[in-house]
Amino acid sequence: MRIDVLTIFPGILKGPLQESLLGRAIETGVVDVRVHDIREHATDRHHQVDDEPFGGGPGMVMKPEPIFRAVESLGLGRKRVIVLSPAGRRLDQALVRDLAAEPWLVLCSGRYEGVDERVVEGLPAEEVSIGDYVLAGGELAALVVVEAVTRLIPGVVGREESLARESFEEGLLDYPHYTRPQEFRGMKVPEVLVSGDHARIEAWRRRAAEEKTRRNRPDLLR
Ligand code: JEB
Repeated sequence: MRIDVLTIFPGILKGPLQESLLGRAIETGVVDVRVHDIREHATDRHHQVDDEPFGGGPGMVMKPEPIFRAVESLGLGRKRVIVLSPAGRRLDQALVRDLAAEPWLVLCSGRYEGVDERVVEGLPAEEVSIGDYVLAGGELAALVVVEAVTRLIPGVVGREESLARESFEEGLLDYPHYTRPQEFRGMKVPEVLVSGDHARIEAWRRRAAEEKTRRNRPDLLR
């Protein structure tokens, strides 16, 4: 799978992309993630990437031309282009799975008040939001998409079994996890988890997952 990220701040992405399992997967060629500086595709003397909004109002808007040129520089082939935006379709695990099945994603990260609407209309591109809060730009959102999508690609996450039963796959949050020591500062690991009785353990985890979901995310149960 190939993912191209367009940004005027490539440095925000470079570090995180080199770390952990994802960094290893990129190194070994399991996934191909490339970061591009939109400014390098501006053609005017000052490499201007933003301008004032038509109609007035505060802030600046990302100009369409450098973004179109950046996408066109990637070469031919069917690309699914995504613009990160607080006004986009909210990302969930179903959309993540859908994106993970694509051979080629292009993630466009804006700054300022966002990108000129003709990027969405003309490329064309889909707008995606990673959640209902406001970031200062799309770079961290693009990283979230890259990480959520790439961990579903075979060979990125070490133990594939750990992908199967996890939060959201059954519409429930994950059950609570414990490791050694069996008692930590007076807090004991639930006895059932050290009983060796796998039927009881499974039943306990199910109940605990439902309890956690009711407490933290009652909206998932409705
Ligand atoms: C993504 C972005 C900005 C209004 C106010 C501030 C480009 N879930 C999310 N929250 N915020 C963003 C996002 C996603 N995905 C996001 C791209 C840009 C915020 N801003 C700042 C834009 N409009 C600029």
